[in-house]
Amino acid sequence: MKVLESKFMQDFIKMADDGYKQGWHERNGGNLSYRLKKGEVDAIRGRMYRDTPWQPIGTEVPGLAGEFFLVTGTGKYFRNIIVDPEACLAIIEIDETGSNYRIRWGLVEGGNPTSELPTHLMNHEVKKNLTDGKHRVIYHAHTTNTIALTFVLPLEDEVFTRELWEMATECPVVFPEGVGVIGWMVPGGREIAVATSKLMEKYNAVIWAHHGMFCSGETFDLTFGLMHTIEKSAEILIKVLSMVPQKRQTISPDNFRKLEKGFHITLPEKFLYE
Ligand code: 2HA
Ligand code: ZN
Repeated sequence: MKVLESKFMQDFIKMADDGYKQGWHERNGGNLSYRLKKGEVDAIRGRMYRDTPWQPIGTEVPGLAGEFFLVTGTGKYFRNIIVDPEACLAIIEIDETGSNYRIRWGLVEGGNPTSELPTHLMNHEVKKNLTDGKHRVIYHAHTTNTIALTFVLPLEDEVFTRELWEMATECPVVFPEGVGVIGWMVPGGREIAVATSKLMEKYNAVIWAHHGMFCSGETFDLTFGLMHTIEKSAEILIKVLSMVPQKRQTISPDNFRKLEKGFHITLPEKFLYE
């Protein structure tokens, strides 16, 4: 089967383009990865490179040994993914130790997987484990309004979660577990990957101060939808914070408790302070 005709490839490209159209991917900003199903790998096996060299991931992900991922390339622009996917994307294989990868498809003009490969793979490892293999998508975008909030709100999970929940009644239903926040760190290495994947044990969304957001999900739609919901909520919060007078009424802790009953969700008590 032609790799570009695979459903997972077409869904990946559509999602990348949707993100670009939201304005979240200036220049080479952001990255996306998808863990292939066994049947998807088998269907394209005959069309993959052989004998490409193994290269270090820069961290260890033994829980992903032998897995295949479709990933964006480092330095590639989201704008160009739909135009030339074979130049912008790669399918990589993880070795049996979980320390090395090799390129099996794509990057036809050369290049390497995303600079955030350690964070993507460590997040995948955590989520594969915790969701019994259901989560397959990790997405990083430079979401404008969420980034802006990291300059004015305390960088605490409790504050971001509660403020975002209050801005739209759907929010606690879409992310009842809340969102994590980490302070500014150097992107692209193992250290930020460790910090992010630690928070992914509790949350499906992690905000990087002054940089962007990571989301995890089962499908492209659910992962994009989570990012979109959080970013929209951040946009509303910015509009509210920009107005005088400030909030006159809001969604109260008691209202959230009623949502718990109505929607059969559990909202951690730490986010429901008075
Ligand atoms: O440039 O977004 O975090 C890609 C990135 C790095
Ligand atoms: Zn980034």
